[in-house]
Amino acid sequence: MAAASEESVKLDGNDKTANATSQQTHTTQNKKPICVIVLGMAGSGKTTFVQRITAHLHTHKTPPYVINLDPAVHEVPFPANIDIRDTVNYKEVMKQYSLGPNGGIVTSLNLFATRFDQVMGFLEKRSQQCKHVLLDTPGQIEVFTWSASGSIITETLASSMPTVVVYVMDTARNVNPVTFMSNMLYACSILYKTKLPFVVVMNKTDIVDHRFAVEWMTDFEAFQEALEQETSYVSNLTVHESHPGRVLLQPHVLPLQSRSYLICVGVSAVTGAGIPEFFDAIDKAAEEYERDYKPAYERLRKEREDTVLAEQEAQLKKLSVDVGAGDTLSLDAKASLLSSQVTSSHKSSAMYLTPGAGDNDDSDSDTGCTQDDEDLEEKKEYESFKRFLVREKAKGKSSKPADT
Ligand SMILES: Nc1nc2c(ncn2[C@@H]2O[C@H](COP(=O)(O)OP(=O)(O)O)[C@@H](O)[C@H]2O)c(=O)[nH]1
Ligand SMILES: [Mg+2]
Repeated sequence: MAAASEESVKLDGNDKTANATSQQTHTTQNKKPICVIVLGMAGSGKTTFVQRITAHLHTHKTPPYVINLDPAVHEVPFPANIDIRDTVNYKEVMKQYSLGPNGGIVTSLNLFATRFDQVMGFLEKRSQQCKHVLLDTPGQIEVFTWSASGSIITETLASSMPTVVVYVMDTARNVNPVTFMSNMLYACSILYKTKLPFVVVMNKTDIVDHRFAVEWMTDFEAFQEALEQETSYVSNLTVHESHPGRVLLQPHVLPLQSRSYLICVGVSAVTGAGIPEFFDAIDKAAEEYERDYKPAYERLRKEREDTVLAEQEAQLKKLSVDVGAGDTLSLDAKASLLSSQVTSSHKSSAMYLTPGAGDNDDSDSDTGCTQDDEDLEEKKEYESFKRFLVREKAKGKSSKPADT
């Protein structure tokens, strides 16, 4: 497969693959592409899997739009339309901010998220030509799932197109019921966090058949039996009724046993086994999105748009007062003031971002939307942190030692 650097798109508007594949436009009857966010533990096979499904879609003459979000990957083995490495220099970020590898990845992703409005612009342009948008995420799962930028990217995508989370699991490394349950607990935490249709991909079936895992997910007794045979200390979970771990294993706590929540499919990213079944699962999940999730995301988008508008209005008012022109400023003048402010705020991060040569396209989409989203996210976090402090203060009045 072609190297990513050959055909990758920089965030400067030079969408090279758009020209390359536009001849292969297929009829999607105004249907939006399905966005597939691929998550999973490091080494579970996310990148290999994205490579496999990209190849499959190319063979079926429906090339996907592929985005690599892993800034630390050495080589991207699929033709990426957008590669985070073209935008953010991960090593430079580490150096400049004196960060370790994980901090470097998080910061790179944050910087990239500030430009995600441009990515959305590209996707909009290509939405009639692609049936699928695929996102490969950083090796360390928590970098994406528990970071503000991961949430921003996921929510932005989910509020504009059918979006499905694909959780890749290394089947061969989950034959131990305890490891399996930890992995599934993690999957469930993502399911609850993202509130999106969820497909569990049991990868590496060329090494181990995934049927045991499906059985554990659907038959609680079978899982318990396997757990009882475990000799490790965690098997005590089955003995002590009150142990919190045992409570978590109850089917009414975890949605593992309900097929309506989790769709499972066994695949081998190396041999290609199970890939057609995977696409069936994706279609089902996309229907689920339309039926159960879309209204909530549309509400979210509307709320965001209202908030952004209100904030822009407030900003305009403040600016008018600041320049001493009050209400006499024309709308055009106000708008130009606002855009110059937004541009300068972007410039502060340009040190690590590659703005690209042709800035014409850039200025069109530099509406500051993502910046606002980020501000909103920060505001939400700040509010919730304030509430947390109030709760802690109330709780700690009697018990907290006088340490201030
Ligand atoms: N046997 C086998 N190995 C796989 C499969 N998928 C991935 N791998 C291997 O697992 C390792 C990690 O894969 P990678 O795609 O880099 O994982 P990532 O960190 O989740 O992106 C690589 O050595 C792959 O060759 C599979 O289906 N079968
Ligand atoms: Mg990878």
